[in-house]
Amino acid sequence: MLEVLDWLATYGAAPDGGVTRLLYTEPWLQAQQALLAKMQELGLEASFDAVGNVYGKLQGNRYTLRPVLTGSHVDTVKNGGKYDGAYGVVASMMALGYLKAVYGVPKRSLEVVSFCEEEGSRFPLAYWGSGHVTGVRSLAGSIDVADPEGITLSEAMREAGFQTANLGDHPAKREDIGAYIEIHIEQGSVLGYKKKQIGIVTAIVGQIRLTVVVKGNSNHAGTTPMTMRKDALAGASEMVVVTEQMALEEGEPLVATVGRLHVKRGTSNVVPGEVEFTLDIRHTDELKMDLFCTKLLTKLNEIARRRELTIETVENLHASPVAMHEGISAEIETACTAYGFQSMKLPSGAGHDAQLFGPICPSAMIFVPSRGGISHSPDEFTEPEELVVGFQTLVHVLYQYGYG
Ligand code: HGY
Ligand code: MN
Ligand code: MN
Ligand code: MN
Repeated sequence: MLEVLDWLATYGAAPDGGVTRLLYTEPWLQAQQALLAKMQELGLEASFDAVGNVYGKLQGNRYTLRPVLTGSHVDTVKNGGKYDGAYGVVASMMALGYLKAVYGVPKRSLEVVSFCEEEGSRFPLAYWGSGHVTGVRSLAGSIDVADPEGITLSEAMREAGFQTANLGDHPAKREDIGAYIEIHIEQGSVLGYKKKQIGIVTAIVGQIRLTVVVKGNSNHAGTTPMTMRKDALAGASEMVVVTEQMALEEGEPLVATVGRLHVKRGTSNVVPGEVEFTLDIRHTDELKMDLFCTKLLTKLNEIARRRELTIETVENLHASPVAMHEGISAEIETACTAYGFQSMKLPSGAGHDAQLFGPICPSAMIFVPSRGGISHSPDEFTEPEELVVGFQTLVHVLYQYGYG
């Protein structure tokens, strides 16, 4: 399993050790095609769906039982690590290959999925893969969304070989999934701090993602007096600082982040006329998350009014906090006890594809430690023996559902 993880990391590899696989780009396509071939080598029935998710199926012999789906996402953030998403895809794929080789045909089908995109790193449409499978994402209204280079989603899909016409709005939606189990790196430092090998996720925080566009007047930097400016960047900067201040006042577990800010047509001798930035707001409590978001947007509008700027906000994602399934979580705990692995229960501050499955089928997550809690960085790292402990736990749980 470990060498397969290194193999997958070669797709989109950068010299500094980072990995970049953005939706529908060449490294992304090569990785998905290579994973499909690897799944076939393992004896799984492998295929793409209409939006680029890759499935590998270990067919069961009792058709009345709903399949259990396991997997994660193949895409990365820009210059990310080699474990986020990829570990879940590889561990799940190798687990099904192992179960097939040792135990043969399961009673219920077991499927691995490599979701085409979860991060929202290229287009502001996080969970594009699992969102389509669960019906949260639709082609309608998304197909003309553009990436920072101005390439639309439909152009990118066609470029990668996926058709976009006559597909309907939900060409990849599934209604048949019996349960979803995802193994993932923790991307935090709790397991390391508590010296635990396995995290059993209790819940995934809610998440709101917005794009904010601030407009003023671009003007000459030399001839426009300070008192006569409508400076979109100065206004956006005040909004960024206020976002941090309000989040600090709100207190944990709320977090609010401006991860990307872009000065449109930015030039050193021009007063900025247009700025676009992103907002990422998370909380374990949906009502508090929504209330904070409303309060923050009210404040940002006040700043815009005072500065005679305009502000537009687009909500790209509104994912509710989701509790994980206690029954499957109990199976994970039983597996850890059987092997003598140290485990603990904890919430996830990171979003995951399991967040979209939680409302429609029993879903659970297994975490393995992240060294120093670092993720979304080339320094993301998990010890090989910890990766194997997670793999053994996943195999044990999938065995129960497939053969038990
Ligand atoms: O942003 C997240 O929480 C996840 O890594 N996509
Ligand atoms: Mn992830
Ligand atoms: Mn991530
Ligand atoms: Mn809400």
